[in-house]
Amino acid sequence: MVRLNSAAGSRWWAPAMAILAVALSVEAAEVARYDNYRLYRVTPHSEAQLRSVAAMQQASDSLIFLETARKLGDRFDIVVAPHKLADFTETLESDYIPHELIEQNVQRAFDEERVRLTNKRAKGPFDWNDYHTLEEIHAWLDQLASEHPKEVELLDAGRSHQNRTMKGVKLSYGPGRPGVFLEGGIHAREWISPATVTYILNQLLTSEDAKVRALAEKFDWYVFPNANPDGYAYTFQVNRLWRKTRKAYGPFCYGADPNRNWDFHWAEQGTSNNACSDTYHGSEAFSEVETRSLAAFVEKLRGKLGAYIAFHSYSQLLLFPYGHTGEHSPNHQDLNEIAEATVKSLAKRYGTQYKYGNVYDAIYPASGSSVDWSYGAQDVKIAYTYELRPDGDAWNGFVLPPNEIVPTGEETLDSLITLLEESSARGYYDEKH
Ligand code: 0X9
Ligand code: ZN
Repeated sequence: MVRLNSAAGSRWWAPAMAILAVALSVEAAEVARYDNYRLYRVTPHSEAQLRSVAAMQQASDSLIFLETARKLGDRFDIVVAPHKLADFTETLESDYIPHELIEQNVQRAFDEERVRLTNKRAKGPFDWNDYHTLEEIHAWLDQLASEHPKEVELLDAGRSHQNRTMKGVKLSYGPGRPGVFLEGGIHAREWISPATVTYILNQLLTSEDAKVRALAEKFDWYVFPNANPDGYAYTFQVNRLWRKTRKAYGPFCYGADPNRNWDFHWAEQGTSNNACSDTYHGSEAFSEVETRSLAAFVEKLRGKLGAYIAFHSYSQLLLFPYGHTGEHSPNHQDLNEIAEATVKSLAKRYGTQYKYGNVYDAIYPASGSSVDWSYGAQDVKIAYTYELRPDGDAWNGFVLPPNEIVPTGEETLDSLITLLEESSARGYYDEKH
């Protein structure tokens, strides 16, 4: 080592070190950090306060809303950038809006996760002990198709904005069975979603449990674990709290909310027309190639799909249409009763409590979601959105500990069996329906 300090020695390694230093600093500079960002829990106690906090959400992208209140008594969980802290607290205090500091430094939770994942990377076969990158999930889907060529067919719904594959699989044990569509990862930061969808897919293929086998073999499964591949990759590489797609809109703002971009009552309610917002609905319906491609794929299945189920996180909710209006859908009562049975069966294994309801009443107005489009534009009458673990009390719900992946998968599969059995019993997959 000492030898390298000599002039002769430094001749070869100095440039190499310089390149390495540049590479490292570029890498470091590219990762978004939330050092000294604080997490506040804000609980408005009047309609006026509710509106004033909701207005902050539209106005500033230095505030990241992890949870959005929909009625009095609900709360907002808001990550506040250090440079906005004084204005933020001053506004809350001058309006007497109750708020509580939950976490001093949001970055801490992300650091732990990043270190853990970096140490684990590319060791051993695919599993559900931790979260996986897009490449790992895609490689696993490829592997399933090559190991089970009779049952598993690779699906390619097109390319993302950054040219990643919209990869999925069809799992089928025979021709012409009613189709069930499972959509994961449309919101990038909700990592438990692809993890749960891949867990369910694996169980459908390999479980020896009689109920799971019966379920697997009764339907044709169309499974897309990562409906927003660019966003998902971005949460691993750059910004753990990214939600949207990655198309550039204007000089500083990227991405549309892919769950506000579908062509059914597009941009009517609970969306933003500010491209910096996390709920930006896009420049027009299906402005995002990801939603457009997935929709084209679903359209080709017209008449074959009996159910469309999307997986999000977090809050432990089971939701159904509509999101654009409080009016009830034609089969609201069935959807409500099926949801009741479904959350009951979900709670059996670990006691995990879910609430359920139509989107508009149970959470907030939200138009242009994939599930509403499937229901409203494609006539898929069994249409649900899961908001997976954790419950709303967790502040850093997108960073769900990896030892909860398997339990989440287990209870969600339990509940899916009930959801599909209940809807079956009501005749939803009969020929004439
Ligand atoms: O707002 C959303 O898109 C979903 N919640 S999340 O916190 N994961 O962003 C809920 C969407 C539910 N909408 C419909 N099923 N229509
Ligand atoms: Zn979501």
